[in-house]
Amino acid sequence: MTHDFQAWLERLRNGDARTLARAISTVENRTPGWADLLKAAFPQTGHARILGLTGAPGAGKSTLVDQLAKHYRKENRTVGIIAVDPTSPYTGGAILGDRIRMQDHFSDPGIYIRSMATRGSLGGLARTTADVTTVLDASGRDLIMIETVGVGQDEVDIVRLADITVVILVPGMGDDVQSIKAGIMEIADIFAINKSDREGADRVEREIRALQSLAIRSDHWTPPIVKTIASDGTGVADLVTAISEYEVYLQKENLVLQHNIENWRERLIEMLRDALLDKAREQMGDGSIARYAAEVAAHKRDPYTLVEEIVGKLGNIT
Ligand SMILES: Nc1nc2c(ncn2[C@@H]2O[C@H](COP(=O)(O)OP(=O)(O)OP(=O)(O)O)[C@@H](O)[C@H]2O)c(=O)[nH]1
Ligand SMILES: [Mg+2]
Repeated sequence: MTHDFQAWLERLRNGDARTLARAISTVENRTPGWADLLKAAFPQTGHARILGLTGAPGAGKSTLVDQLAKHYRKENRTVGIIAVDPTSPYTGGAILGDRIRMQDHFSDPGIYIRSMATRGSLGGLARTTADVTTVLDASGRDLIMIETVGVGQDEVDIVRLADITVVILVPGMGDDVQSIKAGIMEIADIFAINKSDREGADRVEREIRALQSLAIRSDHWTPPIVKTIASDGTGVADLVTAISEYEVYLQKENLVLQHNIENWRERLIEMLRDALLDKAREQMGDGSIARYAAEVAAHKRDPYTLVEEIVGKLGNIT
């Protein structure tokens, strides 16, 4: 299958939603030609601001993303939303929920929502999300919001993509702040305490402040804490303000480029690892790994020499 990628990109740039959907599917499913599409798309990326929103299941991420999207649409900024749902890929309510949300915005081509229910996704969840972000960026979206459940390494990797990360907490989750502090505290540029209509929002705020006092960020930014009630829109304007203040800070301190360099460092290593592994597999042929494994297990071969040999041959087969 071949595509005229330049024609695709032209249509993408013009905001054609069907082309966007097809391009994203191509990348997500690793349909032949996906890499060429990304190569062609890359030069026209770098425009979008990427906002990551992460928090426990049911924290109100989607509701908050919706509110933010509405706000930014009023400012005439185009929005792309990626809802990453690694936990419930086949039957999860989130997918259905996002379909319903999609209908909400159906009449507005300025909002594009995509669910990525991709456990076991072909290119790895974080990488696929990054590639889908690239396509959305190339389509000229001003703002891309990535919604992800804040749990594992995958999510941290996904969040690293974002220029700005909002961590969403909710009252009444007991030791939640404590339990998530390790990974998530470090990545938060802004905290939103959603469901502030519930009891305990002040306590969550105090807990965050206490944790913040223990660790100063290397960029000296102190993440602001914003209370929101996403379901009725309370505090959304404050969140928007906090986001744009951090944006100003990023620009003033010239941190966007630095952040991008760090992100690409990780991504390039990952891409190289994947590509080299593919090449090694290609060179060894089907079933070789199993055969080698059997030989090593039976002590007929030592694995160290074996790997050296395989890697040594890679240079000869460009
Ligand atoms: N009381 C209250 N309910 C809220 C608030 N924000 C969201 N909700 C409700 O909480 C439920 C979950 O909201 P979602 O936006 O789907 O949460 P989510 O974090 O996207 O959930 P997952 O994607 O499944 O992890 C919905 O029933 C919302 O209406 C809030 O501020 N206060
Ligand atoms: Mg959601």
